[in-house]
Amino acid sequence: MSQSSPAAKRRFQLFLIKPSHYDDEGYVIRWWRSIIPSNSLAALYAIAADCAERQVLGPDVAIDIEAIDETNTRIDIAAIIARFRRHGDFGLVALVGVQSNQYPRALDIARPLAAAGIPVAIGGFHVSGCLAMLDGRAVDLDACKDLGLAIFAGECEGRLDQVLNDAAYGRLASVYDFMNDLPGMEGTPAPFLPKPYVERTLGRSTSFDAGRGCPYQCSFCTIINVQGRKSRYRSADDVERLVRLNWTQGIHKFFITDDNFARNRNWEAIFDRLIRLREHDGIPLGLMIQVDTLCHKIPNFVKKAKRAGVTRVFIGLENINPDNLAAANKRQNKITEYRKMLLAWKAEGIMTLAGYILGFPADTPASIRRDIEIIQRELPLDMIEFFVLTPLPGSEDHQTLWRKGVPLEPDLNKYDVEHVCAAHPEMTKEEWEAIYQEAWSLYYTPEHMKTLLRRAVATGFPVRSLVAYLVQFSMAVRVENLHPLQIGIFRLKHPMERRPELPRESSWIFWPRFAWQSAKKTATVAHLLVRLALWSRAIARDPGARAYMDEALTPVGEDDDATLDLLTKTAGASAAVAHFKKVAVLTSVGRESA
Ligand code: B12
Ligand code: SF4
Repeated sequence: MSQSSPAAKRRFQLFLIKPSHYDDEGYVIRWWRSIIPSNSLAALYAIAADCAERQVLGPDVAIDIEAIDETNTRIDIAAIIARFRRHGDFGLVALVGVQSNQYPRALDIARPLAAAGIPVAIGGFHVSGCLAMLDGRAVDLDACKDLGLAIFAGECEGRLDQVLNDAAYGRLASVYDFMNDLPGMEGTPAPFLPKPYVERTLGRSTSFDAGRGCPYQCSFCTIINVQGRKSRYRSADDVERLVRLNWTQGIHKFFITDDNFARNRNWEAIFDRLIRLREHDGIPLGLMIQVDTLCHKIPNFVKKAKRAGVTRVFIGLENINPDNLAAANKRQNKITEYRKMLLAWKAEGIMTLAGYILGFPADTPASIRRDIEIIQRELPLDMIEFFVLTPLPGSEDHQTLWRKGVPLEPDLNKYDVEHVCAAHPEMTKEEWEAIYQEAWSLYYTPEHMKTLLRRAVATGFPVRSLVAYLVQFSMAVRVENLHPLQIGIFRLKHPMERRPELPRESSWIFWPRFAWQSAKKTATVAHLLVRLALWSRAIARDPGARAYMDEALTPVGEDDDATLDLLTKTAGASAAVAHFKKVAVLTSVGRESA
């Protein structure tokens, strides 16, 4: 895609590549259609397009930008090299938004390019997290230096001009480190991808980050060490501009990727503007946001979210055991507030999805089974996503273990929060892996899926939308052996895309097996779809469906702390309730004496 004057004398080739990673059999995870465009890729694309428009390489140089998301597009290394050759190797390959689990794949993509003398730079959470928390060489950063790749740590708003110029003049530095200088976001180019790229996904939605930074200090989190704890945000004008731009392409659904939009200090102005775009200008916005468990306490937050077009909300619930939450320094999560918060979203007919981490110190297979059962019965939660507690490079947990020299999983490809990468005090690696797999089938039983459908009908959430989520979340691990956040429509594979350390399989074995597996997966998914459709129809036809009530949907009551297993059975629950009551008494005494 050309971004500036076609009459320019030289054309700088800028390839933005978002690498995928390898599955357990060593094949690149790639789909016919991925679910949603990558926000990191869209962010880099918009910043690069702005550089092209401003002619940062001079008036005689055009910048041709090509964006490749490997989760939906096969990377043709030979074609990239040929294109560079046609342009006298004038350009840059940028490996974009590379996470730790994508780092080995990113290096495999870089290797032949670097060997062909093409300038390559790498950025994203792995290199930024490592430079923020470690010694500048761990974990495996030396590999970049050996290959001659430029490492970019930090955010590139306002800095890409420099990198492009350095590449154009053949003077790329080995490290660009902006970790101590996080840029403001107001007025900077907002994430955007042209329609042809969006069409390689389901094509109906895209994403943007309205802000970065989170004030909390969870010890497993990499985000605070990369993006900081201070809230930085886009202005309402920035958000309106990007919404309108996407609307010209027919896109009106957005995933706002802020890890905690409730702590974006500009949330209200942004919601107000989105409300105006929706209610006054008729843009049919549909939004998904990520929030914390105390968001319902912010005056107007939930109500304005509804009016702005929020239909789904992701909540970092993480665990229902207060001892575990304390161990991870996630003290802001109060189990006494979980039901209030979830019911507040339910009252607005908004779907709730919760992240739930398995493998905190007090977890055992038995306690996890019990906790899932409590969640199903007592929390009005729709979808749950399980993650394996992982010391991600860039987190405080990883830094502590690394400093102590504790042995950790050496293969970075496994740091995808689905694999066990460290030891646990109570579970063996095998037990931990097994309970992670089991957790999905424990939550998404046919019985519980029917309950979720009943709750949706009773609370006015569109059942069709819930059915799509139930298919994605209940089938991903069972059918694809992948987390629901990694899946797409129709898995594609190629024998050439296997990890170089593993043997190349014969086409005679590979393709028949691929065809058989694809047919089997399609049949399994179709079978579930039919069952869900039949259940939904039966529930919708039930005259009592709208009046359905169960323990989870029951409004929060005075005696919850005596009757709910959530507040009596988990370790630390009674202490948490006692603490909550003490604070309530003290604050009411304070109010009375004031
Ligand atoms: C949105 C998101 C998703 C979305 C992605 C879809 C979408 N629309 O983007 C979904 C929900 C699908 C998802 C899935 C996963 N995610 Co995610 N995700 C995020 C999240 C919340 C935001 C990413 C983002 O857009 N950031 C904003 C961009 C602009 O920041 P950035 O990528 O760092 O890029 C900036 C700089 O790094 C730099 N830069 C980046 N690349 C380059 C390259 C060059 C050359 C240069 C010069 C500069 C540069 O410039 C950019 C602009 O300033 C992050 C957390 C976070 N706050 O970033 C987690 C995060 C990236 N995800 C993470 C993980 C683990 C995953 C999964 C593996 C989980 C799973 N098992 O399913 C999958 C992998 C899917 C995939 N194929 O990528 C981890 C990665 C941890 C790590 N340290 O490696 C993070 C950090 C969250 C966490 N738990 O800590 N994710
Ligand atoms: S609330 Fe989320 S983003 Fe904030 S520190 Fe905790 S895990 Fe990180």
